[in-house]
Amino acid sequence: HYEQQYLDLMRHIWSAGDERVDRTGVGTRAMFGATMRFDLSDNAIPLLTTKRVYWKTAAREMLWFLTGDTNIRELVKQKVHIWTDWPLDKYRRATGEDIDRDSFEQKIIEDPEFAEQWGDLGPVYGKQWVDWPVYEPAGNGLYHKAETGINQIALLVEGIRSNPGSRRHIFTGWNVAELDRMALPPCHKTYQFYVANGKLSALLQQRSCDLALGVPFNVFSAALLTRMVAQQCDLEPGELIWNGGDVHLYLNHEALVEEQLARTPSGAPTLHLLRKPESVFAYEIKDFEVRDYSPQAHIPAPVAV
Ligand code: DHF
Ligand code: TMP
Repeated sequence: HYEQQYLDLMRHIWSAGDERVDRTGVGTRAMFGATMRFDLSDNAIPLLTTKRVYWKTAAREMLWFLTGDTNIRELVKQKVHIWTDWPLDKYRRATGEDIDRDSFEQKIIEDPEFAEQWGDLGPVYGKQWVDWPVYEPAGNGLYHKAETGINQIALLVEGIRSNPGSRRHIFTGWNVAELDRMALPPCHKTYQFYVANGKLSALLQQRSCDLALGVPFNVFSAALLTRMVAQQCDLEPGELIWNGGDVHLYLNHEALVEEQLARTPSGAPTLHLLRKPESVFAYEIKDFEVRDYSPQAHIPAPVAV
């Protein structure tokens, strides 16, 4: 079963990982460098079955990235809460106000100015993917910022269509000059694509991997994006290769790890794209359907901020 790789990695890290102090202060067990491979043919989709993964949340996040938006407002409006904790933490630190998460989200929705001031994550994924800043010479040895930046995703699709054999089908969120303005530097930082025998494969390089919480989302999202790009380029889906750098389990995920490792994967969900939109930017949540997904119960776990 495709999920065995994930469970094996989890078991290995939990039993033999390096204990490390991390930025959040929670502490982790970690290993450096790991790979998982997932077959995407016949609509196969790498969704975990040993716990329910809210794939629509992950899909909404991916669609949000593709719009270039970096403010959590549109996510929160769609009841996607996975990015709220970082702006919330910043707000609490800055104001000293002990506001709860629901009230904070309410203010983000109701007050556009509040959202603009407190809901932005900085120039994260979406911004870099579709509007990477460009600087043009302005004379006198000075440069000014061009009106529009580089749309890496549009170039990617064009590149795959026009020159499938290229070894340069890459996009990245890792804009070194802007890292210090991001709420978090990109975790899923580089995507590379490869075409052979009419099939499109993707390789995701993820520098920092919360194996219990983030990775199930990241793997699904990368597979979803691969399916979208493949459809746009009239290619069949090939494989998704997930490459993790610092792969870790937070020490406060012990109950999740023990519960999940006691379960056995079952079933083979499939992902169906119900329509072919006119571009990679025109997908909507209702275009995605997952079939035959009957996972075991969700396992809640705290997220380290
Ligand atoms: N920080 C950390 N420490 N781990 C992360 O995985 C992470 N991921 C980020 C931002 N910062 C992060 C963005 N992605 C959840 C999933 C993905 C995600 C952030 C959070 C999460 O909390 N998942 C829960 C609940 C999902 C829900 O309620 O919709 C889960 O059980 O999957
Ligand atoms: P870091 O910036 O100190 O590496 O912390 C980021 C944490 O968030 C780390 O635990 C990895 C995790 N993460 C994911 O696993 N996937 C994601 O998509 C994101 C945004 C974060």
